[in-house]
Amino acid sequence: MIYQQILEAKHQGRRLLSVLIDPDKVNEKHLDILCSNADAAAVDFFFVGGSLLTQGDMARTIAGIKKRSEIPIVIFPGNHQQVDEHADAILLLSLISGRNPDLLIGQHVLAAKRLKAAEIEILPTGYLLIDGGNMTTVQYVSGTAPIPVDQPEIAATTALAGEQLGMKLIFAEAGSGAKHPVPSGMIKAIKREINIPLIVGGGIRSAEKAEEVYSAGADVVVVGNHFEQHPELIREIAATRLNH
Ligand code: 1GP
Repeated sequence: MIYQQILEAKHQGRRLLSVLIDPDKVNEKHLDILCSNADAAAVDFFFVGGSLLTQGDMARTIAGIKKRSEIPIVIFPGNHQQVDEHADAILLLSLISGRNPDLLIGQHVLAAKRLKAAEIEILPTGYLLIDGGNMTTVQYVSGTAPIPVDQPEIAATTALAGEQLGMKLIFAEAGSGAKHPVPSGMIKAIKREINIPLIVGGGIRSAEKAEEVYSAGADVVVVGNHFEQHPELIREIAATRLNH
């Protein structure tokens, strides 16, 4: 079970890395390169999904990854249509930093029956959108205001409320392609309030940044864009898991 794996890693102080694959941005050739580099670096998970899928196909992308790699696949859905029973698990996201009811319960109702039939592991996740210095797709599509970077207490209290609501994970997200990743001070503030594992992503483009985010307290780091452009650098960021 994926959740058990995350909990154990957290308890043992083992850092985890996830490669985000956006079905809109990859073809078979990209998958070859991404999967072989991810395998060589022993990456922990693939997250698959996107806030806005235009031409991309979840089922084809997931099947393509499975053909090439045994790394577990976790759906990171932009909406209720991105459920696929061939994945290992799904982050059932509630955008708790926002006040858009569709992303707090609407999409979940639409997905519920399909999720039940899919029999994949469900990971209820409190999703916090943090200002990354630019308007990202997730911010625009969700129609929600991100938490300002100078308000770590809002982020921490929101994450705490998510944990109290029974969520199993918190995901602090600066948005794909964010100018700045979630700041260390905010990660530390969230970490002080919660006991459940913390995922951090958005705008991480170097091993130094990954190191900063891990040492601030992220249990799982997610990188998308940077690996799409430089899949050969997966190994370098993956190595930061062993730094401490
Ligand atoms: C986005 O956190 C992920 O949801 C990854 O962001 O593409 O900027 O790495 P990047």
